[in-house]
Amino acid sequence: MIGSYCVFVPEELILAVDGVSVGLCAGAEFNFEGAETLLPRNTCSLIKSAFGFKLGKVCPYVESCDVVVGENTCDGKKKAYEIMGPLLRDLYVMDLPQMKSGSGRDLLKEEYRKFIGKLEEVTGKKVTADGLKKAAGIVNAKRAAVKRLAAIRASDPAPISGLDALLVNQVFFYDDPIRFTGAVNTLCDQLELRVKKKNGVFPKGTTRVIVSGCPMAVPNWKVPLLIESGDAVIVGEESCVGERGNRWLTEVKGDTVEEILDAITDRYFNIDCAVFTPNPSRVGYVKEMAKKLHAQGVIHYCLQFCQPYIMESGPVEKELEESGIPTLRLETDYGQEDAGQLKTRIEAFIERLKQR
Ligand code: BJ8
Repeated sequence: MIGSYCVFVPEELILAVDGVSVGLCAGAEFNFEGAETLLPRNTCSLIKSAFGFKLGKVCPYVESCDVVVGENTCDGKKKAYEIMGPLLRDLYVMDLPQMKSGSGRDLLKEEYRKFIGKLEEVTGKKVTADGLKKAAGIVNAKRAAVKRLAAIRASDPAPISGLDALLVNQVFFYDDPIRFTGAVNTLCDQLELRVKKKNGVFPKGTTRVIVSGCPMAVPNWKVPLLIESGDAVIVGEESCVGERGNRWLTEVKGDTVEEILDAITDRYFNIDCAVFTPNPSRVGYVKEMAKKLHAQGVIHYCLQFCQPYIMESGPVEKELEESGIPTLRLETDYGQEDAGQLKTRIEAFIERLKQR
């Protein structure tokens, strides 16, 4: 059982040794006092929550993992893994590039090759081309199912709430992949029937927004709940728990481990996380999403102390506004203290969208 905190850790490689992949990101303000005995107070909630869960031993997934993969993305996670290592059975650190250059891609492929070595050592199984192909097929089917769900959300009236769709995207990280794919496709069949009958969970013409920014791990539903209990519906998430994590499939070509590893590397190297510099494709895709999902505005969501996404939010807002897409920037944490203030700002933004 292999746990991870980032969508750069390829599930395909884990499945190729018959492993189980689980996403460990935590979304609750649990045991932050405990976490703050090891971490600075001004650490993002996602990291603090992971520590709170681990120290309190409340997450069965972390407790069951044979290996936890820590990846060198933001400085917060990178340094936190140094502190987390001694608390875990086996922490494996994966280096990641910071630039979309040729050498960046080479580094990623090399890191994936080393990760295969680690998986083989832990499981005693060999990664083969057939095993990799089969694994890529399973993961592609899973991603295709959530992409299908994402596309259905372009309909007006919205056939599913943003909150329910977010839950699907969160469960993506720890359900059995084949069972999950079947369940999401069944859900999509039902939603397509709703669309045909013009039934929705919000009235036709409800203000439509996209949420973009930091990932929202289960049970972090604070901002979506505030948006949808106002007078708007979320029609898409530009997030790693959402389209940033799922929009690319692995295009398997070739019959050797090397060729398939290339295809997997190419797929993951597309991910436009704010830890990359520069990172222009991200805002481009937010614009594309707004167009195809008929969204009137974007709510940019950052966790406090998340430097990569907070830094990127200014230029993202500027470019979206200049393209005619109103944008609201929010910075928050897992606490409920700012819920009233957020609600007021979100309501004012929705009013702005309605008046256009
Ligand atoms: S690919 S977004 S899953 S790194 S919120 S811990 S960035 S300080 S989560 Fe992420 Fe991978 Fe990128 Fe996606 Fe740091 Fe920010 Fe905290 Fe974050």
